[in-house]
Amino acid sequence: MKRIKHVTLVAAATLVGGLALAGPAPAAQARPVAAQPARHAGTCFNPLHVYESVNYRGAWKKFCSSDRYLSNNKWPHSNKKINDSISSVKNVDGCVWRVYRNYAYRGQYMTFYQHKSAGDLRNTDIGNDTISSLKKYC
Ligand SMILES: [Ca+2]
Ligand SMILES: [Ca+2]
Repeated sequence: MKRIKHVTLVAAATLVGGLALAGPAPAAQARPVAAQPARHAGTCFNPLHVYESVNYRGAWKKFCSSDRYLSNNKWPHSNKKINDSISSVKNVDGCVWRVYRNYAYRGQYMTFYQHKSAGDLRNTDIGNDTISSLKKYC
């Protein structure tokens, strides 16, 4: 790393005809790039909240990205599978989410536009305790 930086400095100095002022520029450029991964670590943009019971009750989980196979997802602090047990859904932010009755985004589906939710899936076409995959569209 140190060697590469040295080479860059020499190249920059050569470009501007060997002026001493060329030195600080590469270091200043490197700073924002290095800070970026830390700033975005652990963030979850536009998630979908799903609940085990109606009216946003019981166990719940936040999905940050699409999931094509809910069979290997479990409710937090529980041994119960999320597959075929979701009873209410909340799209809390600015992306569109689509939930499907079957794995791999197949079968009957229901679309949740930005900030839309359903407190009781028993009253919907997809039905209660049926969701097996969910897809995010941003
Ligand atoms: Ca349920
Ligand atoms: Ca299903």
